[in-house]
Amino acid sequence: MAILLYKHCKGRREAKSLFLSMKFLQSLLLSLLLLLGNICYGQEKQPDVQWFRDAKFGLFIHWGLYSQLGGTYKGKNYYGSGEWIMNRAKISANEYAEIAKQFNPVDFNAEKWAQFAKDIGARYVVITSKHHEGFSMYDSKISDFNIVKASPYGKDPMKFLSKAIRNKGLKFGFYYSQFLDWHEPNGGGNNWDFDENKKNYLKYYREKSIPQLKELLTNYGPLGLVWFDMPGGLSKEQTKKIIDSLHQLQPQALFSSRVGQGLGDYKDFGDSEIPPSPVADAWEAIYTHNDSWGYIQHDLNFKTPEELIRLLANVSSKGGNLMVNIGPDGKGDIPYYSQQYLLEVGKWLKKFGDAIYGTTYGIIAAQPWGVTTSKPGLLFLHVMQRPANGKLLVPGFNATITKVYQVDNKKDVKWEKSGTDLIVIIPELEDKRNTVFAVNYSGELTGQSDSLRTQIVSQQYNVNELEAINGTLSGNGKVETITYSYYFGDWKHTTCITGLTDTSDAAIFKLRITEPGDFKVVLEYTCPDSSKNQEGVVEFNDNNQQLYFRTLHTSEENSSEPVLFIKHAIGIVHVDKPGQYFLKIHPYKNGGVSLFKMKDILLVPVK
Ligand code: FHN
Repeated sequence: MAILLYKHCKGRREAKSLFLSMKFLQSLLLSLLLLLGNICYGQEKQPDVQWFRDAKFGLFIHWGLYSQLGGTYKGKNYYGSGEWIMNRAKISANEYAEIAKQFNPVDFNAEKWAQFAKDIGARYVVITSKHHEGFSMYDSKISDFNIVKASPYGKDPMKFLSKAIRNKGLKFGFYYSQFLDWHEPNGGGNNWDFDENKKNYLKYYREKSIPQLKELLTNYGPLGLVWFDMPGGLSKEQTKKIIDSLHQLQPQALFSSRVGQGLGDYKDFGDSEIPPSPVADAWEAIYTHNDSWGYIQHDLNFKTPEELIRLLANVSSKGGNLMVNIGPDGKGDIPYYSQQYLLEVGKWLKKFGDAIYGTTYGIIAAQPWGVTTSKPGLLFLHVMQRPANGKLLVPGFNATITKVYQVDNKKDVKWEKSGTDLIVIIPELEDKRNTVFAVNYSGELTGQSDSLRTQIVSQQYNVNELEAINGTLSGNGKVETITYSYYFGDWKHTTCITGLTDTSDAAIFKLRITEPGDFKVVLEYTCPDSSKNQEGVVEFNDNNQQLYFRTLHTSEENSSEPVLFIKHAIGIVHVDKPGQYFLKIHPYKNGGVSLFKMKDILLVPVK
């Protein structure tokens, strides 16, 4: 019955479509009785997603036996995601278990880690309690392959860390890989030691995965969330049952969508993936800091403070949270560049955090100068590229402005209004990575309402980018996100226009060009061998100007290889006067194959 009630209360959307049959009324009555008796979990207390929505910035920590190896096994360096080293080097479960004997993270200091999380401005921390390698980073009674029993360290770091993090006022959560377990004969994934045909996944769930999750939900105080990963081997019904039983232990803990089968309390996109346009439901983007989740001593490709600050603003402008990962080493030290660069994010958040925490997606879409985030009565302008003349155009501002100020120093900034154009006269940027201005307004701000969203194109910037997602498509044209990788597990995602095969298959961009002048037109695309040498046309302003091109071969599409994008300059268009323009791209002839997968069109002012 508990499951029945849970279903009715949780699946509000499903419930709407249910017709009020007698059966439904009966079960509703029963449910109410159960609710009164407080017999089952959470009907009166849906997990509260609001703290998560407001948090905006989280710290992810991948820490396990792989951290001890640091990407090197038997003298060979592995590139890509370090926590997969057991799989990539096909190390047997017995041999891998030996690594635990050297794992002694004596530098681990829960207080330091918690202070670090606080100082970088994270509002929640999620750490791996058991990754695919099968090693439990906490004191588990279910499996002896754990840090207390199998390593010389002999202590439970999670006891200390969970408390220290909460003491700083942050939410604490566990990552748990619920299906993959390369240590266990019945766990998913290890086919180099164990015969896949003899595996009993349900037994694995029953005997390790679920009991361990119960330990984590019982022994470490209130959890903000449980971050599941890589589901497998279970039906939707089975997954639901497990979720219900776990939720009973901590009704407030949020479960990530990687619990599988479309379930979970909030959505996680793919690794290193941001949706191309805003998403209203609670969601999270997850990024590595270098190119690996687990520590790799020879991976120093850390995202710079500028990249991190802009990534955070970009994710917030689409309504999501950013969780950035660090990979501490086998001694328990956080890599130097993660410390330095993430602390820079913390400093930036101290000044401009009002424009991130507690915000929702930007009501005004991305502009050549940057992105926006919103709060009731406030629109935040994240300026990452200053217009050369200092006049920042915010189109579609259809509410009454009270004042405009710079967020960190609260100094008023001059502004003018012309129709629904807001022009903010901005000073030199205090922080070139991102200086935020706030527009205080009354009334309702709805932004641009037209379906063909007009994009501002201006001579004031070094480049104007027309992203694929903003094209209006006709015929077989469609928008698709392609996935590829540089290193193993280092995923990249790019949204592209594809399907432009015949002359009637087109992508149209509606532009508002603010000054006269010339623009170089650059197509950024990937093109496999099968699509090379296709002819296409860019029509500018209703056929007045046409640029012809022939596609150039770049690379084949493969999710485990890099996909290469070329910036193909195809000509120059001239603009006599400011105004509304169309830019249309389509094949020159019928009967070919798709032109390419086009990421964007760049309009580069010719100066
Ligand atoms: O395979 C894992 C990977 O090691 C890492 O933990 C990431 C984090 O999102 N999740 C899986 C891949 O999606």
